[in-house]
Amino acid sequence: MDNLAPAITPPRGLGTNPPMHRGVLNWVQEVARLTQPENIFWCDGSAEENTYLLEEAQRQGIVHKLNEEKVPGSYLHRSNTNDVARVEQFTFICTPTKAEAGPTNNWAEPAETYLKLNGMLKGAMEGRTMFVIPYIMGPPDSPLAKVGFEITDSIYVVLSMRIMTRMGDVAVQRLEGSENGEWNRGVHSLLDVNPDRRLICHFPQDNAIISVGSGYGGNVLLSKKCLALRIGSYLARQQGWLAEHMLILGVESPEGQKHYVAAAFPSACGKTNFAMLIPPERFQGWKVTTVGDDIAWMQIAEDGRLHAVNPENGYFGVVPGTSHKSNANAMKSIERDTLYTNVALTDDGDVWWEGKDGAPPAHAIDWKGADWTPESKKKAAHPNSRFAVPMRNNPVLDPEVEKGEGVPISAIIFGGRRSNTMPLVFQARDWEHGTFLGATMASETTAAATGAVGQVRRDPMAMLPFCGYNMGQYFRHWLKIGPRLKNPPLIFHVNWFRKGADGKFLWPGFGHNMRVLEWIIDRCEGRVGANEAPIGFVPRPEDLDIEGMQNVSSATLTELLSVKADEWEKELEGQEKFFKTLGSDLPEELNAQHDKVAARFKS
Ligand code: GTP
Ligand code: SPV
Ligand code: MN
Repeated sequence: MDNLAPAITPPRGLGTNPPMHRGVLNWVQEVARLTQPENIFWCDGSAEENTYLLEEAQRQGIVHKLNEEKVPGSYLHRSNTNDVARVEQFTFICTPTKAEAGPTNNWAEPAETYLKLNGMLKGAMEGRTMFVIPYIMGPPDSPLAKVGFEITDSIYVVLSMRIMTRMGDVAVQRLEGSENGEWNRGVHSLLDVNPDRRLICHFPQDNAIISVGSGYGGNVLLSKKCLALRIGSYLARQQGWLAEHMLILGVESPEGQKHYVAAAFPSACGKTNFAMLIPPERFQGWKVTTVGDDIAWMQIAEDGRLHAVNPENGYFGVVPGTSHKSNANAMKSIERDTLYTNVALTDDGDVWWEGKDGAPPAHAIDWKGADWTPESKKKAAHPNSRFAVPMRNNPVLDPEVEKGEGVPISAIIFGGRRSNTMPLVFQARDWEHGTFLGATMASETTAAATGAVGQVRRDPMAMLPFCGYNMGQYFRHWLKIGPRLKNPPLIFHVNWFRKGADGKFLWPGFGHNMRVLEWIIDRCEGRVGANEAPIGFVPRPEDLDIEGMQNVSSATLTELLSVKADEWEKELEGQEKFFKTLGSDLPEELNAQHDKVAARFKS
């Protein structure tokens, strides 16, 4: 599919209403002078607009309409084959000093970077339409909500932003009524979708983002990783709240007692799946509901607890592996109104991917647009193929998802993809130790970003690619939040991905993660035991309910919960090495936590 579209000529009345906001108007004019679009389309978020843009995107071959009977209201987009994931090596934090970005971020000097980007953007939209997208992140009446404007020359971005954010006039109204007048300016241009001219640059001081040369979600839906996390985390530190790469779920017991939990797992490590979990049969009467599947904005509320909102309005989820067996709620969500990217197209206009229920089709068009049969050695869907779907489609959407002050968080869970070392679950001693658990998180890399897959790397709080400032300072910010909470969440660490000697996962995961969640809730309620290990509180085998599990024997459970001194010796070395890279910005408390764990192993 050719993603570089010529200018569109909308019918009268569509795309012609600019917001009456001087700052926005001036900025748009400035970008238009630079990029020289044929025309400007002001998005209002209306259904008519969406219908028109979908037709136009089809006409230009940017999206393909799927079979209306099989997947109503749904479309397939293929991104450029060189452009299928986030590009961390081309992602920059442009703070005045390198120290502000810290050693874990790519840094570039702001003035020089603006100059360079302006050079690339000069005339970049000639003969094309420039879209201006107003949007809000967060429930509109939330004190945490943020307004952003994204300029883009990609219809796919407009269609996606309408799903992923609260887009259109609602954002303009919010900005007009806002006290501080704060808004994010995002500029995106596909250029020629050339990896050599691909840059995702953040200017936290200016609340600004410029992204060029890509058309892939995480690089171009500037609301998501760019605003909600990189710029968000920067603002959160200034303003005293937290912007985190976390899902938010509600869990209700058969007695009707409800808790909310937030969990940070790195990209493609199970957030969407956990957020939509369906409890196994044994857990009759338990209900899990989704507040968010990727990002949490959390503030200290009047009740002295940490409250979280999901800033997004939709899910941009990993497709491969999604099935009725692994995640029936996701399957129900994506059976209509879905914008698919880089999955396979069947001959009857349906979509297919590795891990979908049922037999593979005898023939399909793969994510690159080539013929595919089950005999093909290549994947039909890209491993990082995605769905974008409105959160309203989720059958287990939490009723409090629009609540402005957010939902009270009882537990925070950190977790990574680790073949060894990390037990299925354990609990931190307190907030400071929990911050240490988050700070030392590591995970095997996945297809969500370009680069090698399966390599263990430190990914503190799952924020390594998303923290908009110095990681050591970010830890300091975390350490300050805990003591300000009257009733801080308990902090846990999980690992669904531990493997046995045969190289297979020891834990079946997915719905069965409810068993771990139950232990976590019971810990919050103080009604279940644990063993005090050097690393924290680890459940004893009898503390976890494994009744009805076929593949988890008590020996397997013991293995899943084991804390092996030799593995931990290596782990502690890896943690120390990582901490050293952070230099003097690393809070002393975290070094002390590290030494305490090491000492506990020795005694
Ligand atoms: P991003 O959208 O990239 O942030 O990913 P995510 O954290 O939401 O991950 P997601 O839930 O989409 O899962 C990613 C991959 O992990 C999929 O291939 C899932 O099938 C797999 N996965 C999720 N949960 C589990 C689990 O409990 N066990 C195992 N073995 N795999 C899981
Ligand atoms: C992730 O990579 O963590 C995602 C997908 O959630 S993206 O929006 O591309 O960042
Ligand atoms: Mn993510």
